[in-house]
Order: sequence, then C-alpha cells, then structure tokens
Amino acid sequence: YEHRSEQELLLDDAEQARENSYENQPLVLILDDDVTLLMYVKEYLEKRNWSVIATVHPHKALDYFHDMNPDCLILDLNIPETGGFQVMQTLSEKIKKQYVPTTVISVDCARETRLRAYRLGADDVMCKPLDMEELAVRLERQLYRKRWMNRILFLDELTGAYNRNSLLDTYQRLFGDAQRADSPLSLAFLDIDHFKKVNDTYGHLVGDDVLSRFASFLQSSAAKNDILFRYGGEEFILLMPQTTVKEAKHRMQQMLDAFCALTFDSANGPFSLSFSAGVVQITDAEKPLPYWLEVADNSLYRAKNSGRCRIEE
Ligand code: GH3
Ligand code: MG
Ligand code: MG
Ligand code: MG
Repeated sequence: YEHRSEQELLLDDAEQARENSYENQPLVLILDDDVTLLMYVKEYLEKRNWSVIATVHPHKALDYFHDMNPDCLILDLNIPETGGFQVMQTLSEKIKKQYVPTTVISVDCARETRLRAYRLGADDVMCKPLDMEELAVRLERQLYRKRWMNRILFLDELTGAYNRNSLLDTYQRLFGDAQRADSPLSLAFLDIDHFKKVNDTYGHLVGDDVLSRFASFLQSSAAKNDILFRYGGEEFILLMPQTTVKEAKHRMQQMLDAFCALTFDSANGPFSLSFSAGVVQITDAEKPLPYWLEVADNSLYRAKNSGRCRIEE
C-alpha cells in the first residue's frame, strides 16, 4: 500500500477543485478512510465534470466544509477512532438548515445505521459496494432540487437579480473574504429616478420591462465579482468586492452615463431614464450590514435632493 502519495494527491487539490467549480460543475466533498474507493469515486465524478475534494481525515472534512462551501457531501460513517458519525453529528445542524445534500455511504447498512444517518440529516444512504452510476444519478437529483430551491428562495423573479433574503448571507461571506484578504469591499444603493412617472405615463408593464432591463444592464456593466440584489421596488444594492469607495464611485458614474444613453420603447415613443446612487466602503468590522445600508441610503438621499442622476459618497 502506497497510501502516502495517494493521500497527498487527494488533499492537495482542494483549492483547484473550488476554482474549477461553478454553477454547472458542482463541488462535492467526500470523506472515506478507504483511499482506493476515494480515488475511484473522485475519478468517476470528475469524468462527469464534477469538482471533487476527497479526504480520509474527518477533521479535514470539517475544515473543507467550512472553507470550501461544497454543494453536497458524501460521508463514510465507519471511520475508526474519530468516526464519520461524529462529522455527521458536528455538521448536522448546518446540513439541515442550509440544506447541504448529504449522502452517507456505508458497508454497514443495518436499519439502525440508516435511521441514525437520516435522523442526523442525511438525505440518502447507499450501501457499499457502490454502484457509481447510481450514486452520481442520486446526487444529481439532490443537487437539482437544491438549485431549484435556491432559485425560489434567493432570486428575484422579475429581474433575475438576487433578492433581499440573500443579502445578509452574501454580505457576510464577502465581508469575511475581504477581511481575510485584507481587501476593500464597497456597497452601492441605487434607485431609478422618477420611476413612478414611468408607471403613470406608460403603464406597469413598461415599468416592469424597465426594471428587468435595468437589472440586466447593471449585471452586464458591473465588475465580474460584483453581486446585484433587488432590495425593493426600483431599488437595488450592488456589493463590490476588491473595490475602494473611490473606484466604486468611478464605476457607478460610468454605469450611470451608459444607462442615461439607453432608450426604452413605448407606444408614445422612446424615452430615457437615469438613476441615483449612494456608495460606501465597509471600513469598520464592528458595524453590521444595516448600519452600512443606512449610510449608503443617506448618501442616496443627498443625491436625490441635489438634483438626482448622480453618485454620492
Ligand atoms: P425618486 O426619483 O425620488 O426615486 O422617485 P420615484 O418615482 O422613482 O420613487 P418612488 O419611490 O416614489 O416610486 C417608486 C415606484 O416604483 C412606486 C411603485 O409603484 C413602483 N414599483 C415598485 N415595484 C414595482 C414593480 O415591480 N413593477 C412596477 N412596474 N412598478 C413598481
Ligand atoms: Mg470506512
Ligand atoms: Mg425608491
Ligand atoms: Mg426612485
């Protein structure tokens, strides 16, 4: 058995796995003390274009779970000493609350084992030896459900931007990243100018269309890592990682100029619009999100009061 090199190979590419993973390439974290099986599962899933973090160490599995935010878990419960069950127990609350689809794999498939796994939040139990194709198909079903649920929970239907429900979680994640990397994070609060007039003049359907195009415009002109939220009616929040307030102002100004040049069609001929925004850089780790929203909202209020169609800090 030349486990050493194999284990190192498995453990070293976690960063790579996260980098490779995007929406259609799910990231799975697998824990099993059987290295041969790990290699086999990893290879099989990677062939299907999944990203896989594999580890034989329960404590590593916990670290990876927290650092890499995997889309689903495969856990072997029969790991001597530290025990896979303990990992399951530790993660139980998170698995249930955040719905991280979890498949338990086990040689021991007794009724008691299965019940215990399900009670701790497992979504599925599969007995060894594993049928790889069945494992992959069952995981895919779970991930499909999760994606669907996330869409309903976190996306705004009209605009395709994230909704207000997801703002706090995303903010905390980006804020954590920013602190760890010692990099700036800025927030913009945007509001379309005289939007009520659009509804009053052209009707709500045109108003809806404007909102949807406004969001698309922002998504396509924002920086790659910026994240857009629909905060309310015609109010949006843009979180801008790796961005100082100066850069945020500059970027917003460019977006404003480009947006003002757009024309919208209506039965009464074309019209154009503008927006106002307040920007703020998150500087004090002690202050919570509502504080920064209020600061940005105050700046937005100033932008509105001093004539609209402008960005204020
Ligand atoms: P200001 O420049 O001060 O921001 O003026 P405003 O008219 O944009 O601001 P106000 O907040 O008074 O109006 C917002 C309007 O947005 C009122 C509401 O009817 C409309 N609205 C909110 N949600 C939707 C929506 O989903 N679709 C449409 N068509 N209109 C919406
Ligand atoms: Mg085992
Ligand atoms: Mg408003
Ligand atoms: Mg408005």
